[in-house]
This record gives sequence, structure tokens and C-alpha cells, in this order.
Amino acid sequence: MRTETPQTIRLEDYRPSDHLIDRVELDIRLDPHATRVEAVLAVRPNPEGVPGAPLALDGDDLALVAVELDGQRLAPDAYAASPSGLILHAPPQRPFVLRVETRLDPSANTKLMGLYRSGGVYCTQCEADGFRRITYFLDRPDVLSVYTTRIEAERAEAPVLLGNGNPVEAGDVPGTGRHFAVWHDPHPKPAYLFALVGGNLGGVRTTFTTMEGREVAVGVHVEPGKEERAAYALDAVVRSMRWDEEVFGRAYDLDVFNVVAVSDFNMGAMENKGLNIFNDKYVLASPETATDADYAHIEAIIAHEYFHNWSGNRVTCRDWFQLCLKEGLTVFRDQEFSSDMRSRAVHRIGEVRTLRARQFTEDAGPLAHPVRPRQYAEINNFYTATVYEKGAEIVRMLKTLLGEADFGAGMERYFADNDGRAATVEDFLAAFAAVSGRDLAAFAQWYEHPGTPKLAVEGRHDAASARYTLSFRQDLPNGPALPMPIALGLVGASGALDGAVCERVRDGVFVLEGEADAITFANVPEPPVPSLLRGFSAPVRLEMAMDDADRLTLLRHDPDPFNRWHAAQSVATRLLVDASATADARMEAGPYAEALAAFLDAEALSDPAFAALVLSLPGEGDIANEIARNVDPDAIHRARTGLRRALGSALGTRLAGLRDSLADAPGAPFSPDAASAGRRALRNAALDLIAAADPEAGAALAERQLTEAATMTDRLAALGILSLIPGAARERAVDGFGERYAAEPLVLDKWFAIQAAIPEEATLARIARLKGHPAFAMTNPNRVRALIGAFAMGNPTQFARADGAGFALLADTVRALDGTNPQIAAKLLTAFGSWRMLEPGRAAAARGVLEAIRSIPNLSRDVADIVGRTLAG
Ligand code: B3K
Ligand code: ZN
Repeated sequence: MRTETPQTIRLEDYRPSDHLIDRVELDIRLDPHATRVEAVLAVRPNPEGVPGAPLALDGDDLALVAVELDGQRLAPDAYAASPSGLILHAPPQRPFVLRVETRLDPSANTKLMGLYRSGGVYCTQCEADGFRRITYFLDRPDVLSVYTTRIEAERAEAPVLLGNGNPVEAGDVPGTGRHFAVWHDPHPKPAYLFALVGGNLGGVRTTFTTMEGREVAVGVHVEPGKEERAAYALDAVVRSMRWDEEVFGRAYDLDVFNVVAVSDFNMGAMENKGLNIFNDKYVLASPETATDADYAHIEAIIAHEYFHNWSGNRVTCRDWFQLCLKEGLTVFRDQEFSSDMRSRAVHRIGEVRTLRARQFTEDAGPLAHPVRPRQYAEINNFYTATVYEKGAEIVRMLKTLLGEADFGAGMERYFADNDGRAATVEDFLAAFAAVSGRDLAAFAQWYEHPGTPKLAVEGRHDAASARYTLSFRQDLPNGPALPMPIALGLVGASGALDGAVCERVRDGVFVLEGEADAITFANVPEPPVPSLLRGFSAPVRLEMAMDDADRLTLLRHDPDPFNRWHAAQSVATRLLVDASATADARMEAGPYAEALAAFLDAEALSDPAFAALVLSLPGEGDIANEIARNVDPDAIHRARTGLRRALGSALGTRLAGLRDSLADAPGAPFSPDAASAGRRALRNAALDLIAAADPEAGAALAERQLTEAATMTDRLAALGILSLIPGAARERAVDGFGERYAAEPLVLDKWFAIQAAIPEEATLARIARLKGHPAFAMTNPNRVRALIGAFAMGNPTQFARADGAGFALLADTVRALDGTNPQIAAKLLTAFGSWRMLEPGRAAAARGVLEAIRSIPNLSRDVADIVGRTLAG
């Protein structure tokens, strides 16, 4: 269905539904092309709605077969049906039962919204508005219903039939070769949480007994033959269940919990009640096929979807403007989980890297929007880094401001007060205000304003009085002053200045309430180096004049590991920004390299994961964000290559030594745990710098690693390093890897992505070739993201080529996908989000391509919305 004029939906226009649907009975007879859906809906007027209002059910691409009210056929003039809606002009003003029959073609559903088929498996995706592609419904999150679902299918085609809730009945349909299963979900839920799965699936199972004594049958279902690869996901489910009980006091509330992996999926996964459906990329893992990063993602996403059972499902959202209510909170919860499972400091650095690379970029460009947007044309375009990641940062700040005890009590209160309800951001904050007695009105503004606040800080030391004053000023264009928790401390030439005191700093945190403020520390005999925003305590851009020597003091002595990492990053950033402004690629790493050398000697072996992060340079996108205007991606790439080379030369011997000391013992069993992953990360960071300094030697080492590696992490790192060194070794490596994994689509995705990111002109031709690879398919979102997404998001010099050919490649893909899968097309198009930062020639090329997309007739609402805002902002 195409919509010509994107209609804007506004938060201020929210009003409750005129009708409610208390119960839904579905009978779904699966068929590849003619699935029949019968929905029996117990409808009643909403006392909060308009009396006598028509009943306007949503639809999308639906074909109505029959409709009855209380068992009677409706007169033709009593209703109006179209693919996009079913309206009863004058429904009874009392409870009534509506029976609606629709027919679907799941095999023709290329949008992957509603009921579709993935590799022969029937599955569904309903968030945000896919349920209306299954049956006519009040498809809005504040209409909560109790669902009973009967699923019927050919037994041979779909031996496994899964639904929401608990299984109640199953059996054969005699004489037909078909069978059925009935599922009942006692928890009222909005339609976006509906799901079913039917197919030939293998499974791994376990049981978990909740703290309330409920025995839960847990299953992870995957393509038959891949069961072994589901073990890690199953274990992650159990760990998530236990953790949510221990940390948030939340117990699971059904007798079964199922996870299903499918290979065609628009995003990462979906938290349907009792039946989480996953992109198989975030379920399947084996030592042969998955990297350490894959294991970490699986753990995090399994946890995320599971945690939604409370933050999202039991307490859901009143409307889609409140999306951050479930997403920001659930990201916060999964981040806490991963931090507890792994190294908290290392995890925090990873979170902030993502936040700055994705959310800060979004917030600085034309697609910037508040964490709680006030309007949208297409809600599926608002599953953004801002809603998710900045949404999580707001929850984290709330915890910092209130302290552990009040935060915990507020969470309890929120769940208790809103259980079974569709809530708002106001409800969330009200729970914390109630338990803490605090006024959170100013804090609430964090949800309302786009843009990243700037925090400018100046320090002044007075030797005579041994006092040190820090002055703060915040600035958010067109926004108010936001309460900012600033975790901080002072560091001296030989360590933390623990004697320094300031009564306005409590538990290491100063809260900047207004636009500007100043605080003074006493007992500061020497000029200190301030360590600000420890743990990145607020999502802001810190501006403070500080020389490299002071930053390197922080790297040495700051007790806060996040700020130690950040200090090293900021020195690197300074060097890279300066070098990007010159045409000279030779760089001196100087004191930076010396500081890294000392750091590695002292600490690399005791915390390799942290050391790997300290050693890694800011990405090209980070540097571009720092430069912010007139950006030349080639200059940035040259500078970054130059610094890698300089560091590699300065640290070469040490790095080689580290690689030897960190090598796994031959034959040692593989473990994806954080400590082992950290050792691999540091070895590979070392190899990267060695290869930058001496490509020939590096290529030889990488080629050997590729052959001998026992893990996908090491193999892929070697391939990545080789991919940057043109020559025969690279092509041998690429071909060999492609052949070795020809039957492993998820591994080929990594192979596509590495090749798409090669910063060379020939990459466009390589991508054109790879589009013809037998494993590539435009219909599979993972393949498209791996080849085209990795190019657009991860290859700045070639995507933003001066001749515009990189932009054109993306535009061709967007055009090709717009008719079949507009959500993926729109997502790819967000790669243009930074086009205005580029130097004028490249910016003009980007604008030309965007305008051409905008003028395509019958553009989907998804793409029309993104292209419109990208050009307007
Ligand atoms: N809630 C889903 C995302 C749905 C995206 C719809 N376009 C996954 C998640 O955040 O858990
Ligand atoms: Zn989520």
C-alpha cells in the first residue's frame, strides 16, 4: 500500500480510543498463498471515548472475506471496507462480538511486516503497525486484549506451531494431513506484541524455576541441524531470567518462553509476549562461525528482548510517542546486565563509543529529534539511536541523580503502579518523584529537546589559598538548561588528589542545575587536572581547554577507567583533527606514543580488553564529527592511516611481544568469556598497528593468523587487516575465506562487509560483482545491510566519493528496495544524515542524489519521510 501524502501524527492530538477490544480469538489456517484468518473480537465502547463514535479498525493491504456482528451478517451499508480499513458506521453502544475474516498471501509479503515466510517458516512481525496486515484491528498500543490463538498448518510443512502465552491444546485435523495448536495468553497486551511461528524447526530446551516457584519451559528454535549453535542463546535466556529477578525483582509470568530464529528479519529481534522472534544473526553462534562480538551481541539482545517482558509488555506504551519508555529503559537494563556479566568499565566504553558515533551524529544532523518526538509521519523511522541510546542515558542519569536506593524504589513503584497499563513518560517520572520526594520537572526536559548539550568548563587554581575553582556553562541551542549529573574528581601529577574537598560534590557527583555555576575545592596545593564526566555521566559534549600533557596525566593516574580511555582518545582526536587539515600524511606520535608505551608496559597484560580500547583510535566518523564542517573524508582517512603507521612504528617491538604473550595455548578450548575475548582483542589491535607500520610484514603475519586461527574472531581480524593492504595476499585471503564459508550466510555477511569497507576506488566495482554472488539476495535484510549498509555506514571515503558514485550506489539500492521493503530502504537512506558537514563539492553531489530520490513517483511513506527530513533539516 502506498500513501501519497504523508500524514503527520502529533502527540498533542492523542485521545483515547472510542472502543476497546477485551478479547481476541484468532483462528489462523496457514497456507503459503491463501492463509485464512478468522478474528472474533469482543468489542465495547470505551467509557473514555466519544459515545456513538464509528468503529474504525485499521488495515493494511487486507482482503476482507466476511464480517459479522453478534452472529449476523452486516448489511452492506452498515460498514465500509478497504485494504486499509474497516469502518462500522454505527456500532452498538454496548459490548458486542465482531467476527472478521481476511485472506493473506504470506509468500508475497516482502515487507516482512505482518505474516510472512522466511526460508519456509511462517512468522510474524507486528511492531509497530504490522498486526493490521493480518486482520482489521484497533492497532494502537493503548488497546490491550487477551488473546487466544488457534494455529493450523500442514503437519509436514510446519510441524512446530508456536504462539503467545501458554499452550492449551494441540492435535490433528483428521484426514487432512493438517494439525493445530491453541495458545492462550492471559496477560492483556497490545496487538504489536502478537506473534505466531509455524515451521520445521529444531530446538534446544531447558527449564527455569522462577523465584515465585513457577517452572518455565524455555526453548530456542532454529533451522534443523543448527541446534548446537543455539546453546549460547539458551544459556543467555536463563542468565537474563535470573538477573532480572536478582537486580530488578522481576519474575517471568508464563509457563513457556520461546525464542525463534529466522533468517529474513528487518531488525535485530522482537519481544512478542512469550515468543521472541529473532534475526538468526543474534541467536546462532559457534566457535567456527561467530566472533567474540557476536557472542556479546547475542547475550545483549537476548537479554534486551527478555527484559521487555516487564519494561514494554507488562507495562506498555500509551502511544508511539512514548517509545523511549520501553526502549530507553530496556536498553539501560540490558546494558546493566552486560556490565554485570562482563567488565563494567570496558562495557561502558563500548556503550559510549556507540552513543557518540550514532546518537551524537544523528543529533547533529537533519534527522535530529527529541527522545520523545512530538510528531511523526512514519513511526518505523523512529526506532533510532536517540530513542534507544539517548533514552537509556536519561535513565542512567536518573539513577545517578537519585542514587541507587531511590532509583530501585522508583523502578518498583513504576512497575507496581503501571502493571497491565499503557503508560507515558510522565508516569515513569512520577514513580521516581513519589519515592524520592524530588521535583523532576526540569529533568523531564531531557525527553523534549533534540541536540547534544555543550558543557563548557574552565578551571582556575589559586596557589596561595590552595583552592581550585571549576566554572560550568551549558548550552543547548533553543533548549532550556538541563539538570546534568557531572561525576568528577581532581588528579595530580602523581595520582588522585583525594584530599581535595568540595561540599557541592556528593558521592563524586556535582549536579549542574542551571545554565552556569561554579564550584570550589579546598585543600588543593598543586594545580590539578580535572577529571570530568567520569563514566560519561551525562550525554553532552564536554569542552575544556586542556593540553596533551594534562590528558596524558589522566591516562596515567585517573582512578576512573572511562576517563583514562577518554583521555587517550582525546589526544588522538586532537592529533587527527590537526593532521586532517594538512596535506601531509607523515605524523609524529611523540608523547602520545610514549604514554601508550608506558601504559602497555604497566597494564596491558593485567587488563587486555581495556588496553585494546586505549590503543584503538577514534573512527573516521568520530573525527568528522569533531571537525563538523567542510569535511573531507580523504583527508581524515590519510590522517588516521598516518597515525596508525606512526604508532605502529613507535610501539612495534612491544606490540609484537604482546602478541606472543597473549597467544592462546595450542589446543586450548575456546571460550567466549570477556577475559578471553579481551586477550584476542588486544592481540588483534596490536596486529593492526604492526601492519599499518609495515604492510609487508603485517600481511605475512595476518596471512599466517588467517590460516592458523582457531576462532572466527582471529580469522576475521586477520582478513580485515589484509583487506587494507592491496595485493595478491589480500585477494588470496578474500577468495579462500569466501570459499570456506560458501554455505554459511552469516559468515559471508562478514565477508561482504569487510570488502564493502575497503577504502579504495575499486570497491564500487567489487560491490557490483558481489551483488551477483550466489549468496547475495536483495530480499534478505542481513545481506543488504552487510554489503550496502556496511559500505554506506563504514566506508566514508568511497561512500562520499567526490564524483558522487558512492552516493549513487546507495540511491540505486534504495530505489530497488522501496517497493519491496520500504523499512530497509529508509534505514539505508539514513546514511546521508551527515551530508551537510561535507565540503561543498561532496555536499552538492549528495544533495543531487537526495533530490533525485525525492522526485521518484509513489515513494513509500518510509523513504519519503527520511528523504524529506534529510533535505529539509
Ligand atoms: N521492539 C523491537 C523493534 C521493533 C521495530 C519496529 N520497526 C525490538 C526491540 O527494540 O526490542
Ligand atoms: Zn527494545
